[in-house]
Amino acid sequence: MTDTSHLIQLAERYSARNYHPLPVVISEAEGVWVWDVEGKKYMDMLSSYSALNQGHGHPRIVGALVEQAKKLTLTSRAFHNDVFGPFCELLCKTSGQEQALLMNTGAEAVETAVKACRKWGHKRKGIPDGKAEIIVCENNFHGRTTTVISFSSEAQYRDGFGPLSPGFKIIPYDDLDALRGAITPNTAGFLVEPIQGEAGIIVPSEGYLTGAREICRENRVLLMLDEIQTGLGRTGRLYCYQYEKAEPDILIVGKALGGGCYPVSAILSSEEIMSVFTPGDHGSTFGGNPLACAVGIASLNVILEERLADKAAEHGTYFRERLLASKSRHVKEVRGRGLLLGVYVHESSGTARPFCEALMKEGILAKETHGQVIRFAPPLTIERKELDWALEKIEKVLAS
Ligand code: IF1
Repeated sequence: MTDTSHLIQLAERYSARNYHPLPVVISEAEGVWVWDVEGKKYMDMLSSYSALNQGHGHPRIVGALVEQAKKLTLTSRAFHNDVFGPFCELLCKTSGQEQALLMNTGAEAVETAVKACRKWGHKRKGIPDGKAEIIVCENNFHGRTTTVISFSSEAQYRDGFGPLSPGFKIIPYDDLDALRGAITPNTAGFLVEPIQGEAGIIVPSEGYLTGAREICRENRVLLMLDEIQTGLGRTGRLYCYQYEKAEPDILIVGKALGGGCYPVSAILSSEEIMSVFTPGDHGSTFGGNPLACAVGIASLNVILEERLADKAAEHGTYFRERLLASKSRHVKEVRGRGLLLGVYVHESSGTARPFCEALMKEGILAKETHGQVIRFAPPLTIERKELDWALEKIEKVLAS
């Protein structure tokens, strides 16, 4: 038995089967490359769903992690630590927001946004306690916790996990009239992804986010943008909303904030909104711990100093043009922004999964989403010659 099949068997025997991974067992990585246990090399074109924007094992980020690990790893928030303030300051200064609240995973940050929004609705807007409504979009993906799946429109994500949380209204994505029509005096917020990732890389019409910004302002509804996947350079801007005039009331970040080596998430907002939290209202043992803060500072600085957003924009345009130029009969559409790209496979060509399996044989790891879409999201540190190498293989698979 090979190491690969043995390790896969172990995983299947001893872990819950809540995933269906490609049959590759990775044991090492550097930059855009990963190696499996048999020494085969692959290009990572998923980047752990955009958590690895800075690439695998970035020396500055790993360096910060190791140095901090030797000094101080955890204090809990019962005491201050010396990296917390500097990280919050950097997060605020680079996002134009006033205050940060640090958590660990994306779903926790979304939960935190929901709590902030509801409490703001009650304390500041005067919505009766327990009556606050939050508007969300069809086909959203914001995480897996019980409250967050309560407003998923995907039956599988909810099935059997009830009772679910009330207080959410689902409207179509990219539809400003639906947003206007859904607002009531009890609406506290609108939670939306600037590009829907899980839904299949859905880019809304130009002006959608600006329009949503206006509507929210007119109705005193908080605009909450989930930039967990689209943020931190991925789409060609530091934050995807910067393509429009759509500064959110609450900005939600995660994934690449931890530079692919540690879970770090946050919500960023104004002092007016954050001040609904008073000591004891909310918290997390690990949120804002010294390791997370040191990694977060390094992760943000790498994105800024290596101009990864600009690189994503430039490489994304090239990637898209080459995909379109391939004129593959399987490709119905190429969508996305920057280095968050989805290739929509014609229904007549089957699903995207066999294409991902064929890409794997060629040395490229990509993952299908929503049946028909091959998602390409390499680390933003990818170089042109690496992209050319990948495109040759992708063109070959799409030409088959
Ligand atoms: C899985 C998808 C991507 C997210 C947005 C919050 C979260 C996510 C916009 C929660 C997480 C992940 C979770 C991961 C797969 C992945 C995913 F296909 F499921 F939708 F990226 F596209 N908001 N997305 O994309 O963050 O709690 O996971 O840190 O297997 O569930 P988390």
